Amino acid sequence: MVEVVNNEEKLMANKKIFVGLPCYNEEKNIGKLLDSWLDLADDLLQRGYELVLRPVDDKSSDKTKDILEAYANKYSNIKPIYHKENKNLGGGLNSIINTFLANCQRGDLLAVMDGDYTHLPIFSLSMIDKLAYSYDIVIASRYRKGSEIHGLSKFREMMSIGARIYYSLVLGIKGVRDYTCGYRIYTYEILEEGKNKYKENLVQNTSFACMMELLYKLYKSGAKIAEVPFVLKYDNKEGESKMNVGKTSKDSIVSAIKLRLGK
Ligand SMILES: Nc1nc2c(ncn2[C@@H]2O[C@H](COP(=O)(O)OP(=O)(O)O)[C@@H](O)[C@H]2O)c(=O)[nH]1
Ligand SMILES: [Mg+2]
Repeated sequence: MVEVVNNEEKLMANKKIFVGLPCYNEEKNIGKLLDSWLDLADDLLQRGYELVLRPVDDKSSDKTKDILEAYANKYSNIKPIYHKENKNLGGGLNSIINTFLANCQRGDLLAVMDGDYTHLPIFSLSMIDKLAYSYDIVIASRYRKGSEIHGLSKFREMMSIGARIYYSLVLGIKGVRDYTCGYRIYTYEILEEGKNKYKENLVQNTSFACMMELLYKLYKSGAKIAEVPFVLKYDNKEGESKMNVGKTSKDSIVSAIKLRLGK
């Protein structure tokens, strides 16, 4: 009897892992990604975290919204956010952060990753384990021993390497090699700290440069940041990349300098 009670207690999570998934035209990918998070729910519970999935549909023109509605009807822990107009990735990230801060509390975690099924949920386990060493943010990094990249074009790989070199020179964040990968876990406490410092300006970039901006502003808010290796499964992706290469590059170069200069 005592055994059973202990087991139940172990499985009772009093903390949440809130998973924010930015989605724009991800009809071919989002179902597989949600299924794979649902498969991980027990492992997360073993670590003390109840899984809450918050995909954000950014006014997709395909069937993404219908798919999210069907999942939400079936699973009580999937609670999509629907934008009435397209707000780009920065808008999606803002919705995720604001919803997380409003609905969660200290001790809870926010995981954010692409909705294109190239970032696998399983890596969140090693990320959570790493956070336990008093980190505020853990990044799933393409540039650590054991990391692998599958299916990314040589051009995109070179772009990412260029971004890594440029950001390291301009921003030089301790512990960070991968500034652009969207797969990260943040503590509630560091996002609260960042929000207190920057208010509604925590994420101002609407383009893909928003990921780098958030990281730098949280670093300036005192974040201790670590990375773990992960396997980027770009070969899982169905459909085109939504990254506008020209705009992202221009925005990234200019915003990094402005951030560094404190503007
Ligand atoms: N909220 C929002 N998310 C977007 C938009 N465009 C792309 N995304 C999401 O941003 C993430 C990164 O885009 P993705 O196509 O995967 O870029 P890539 O992995 O760099 O090729 C994915 O989860 C997309 O669904 C947008 O306009 N709004
Ligand atoms: Mg992607």
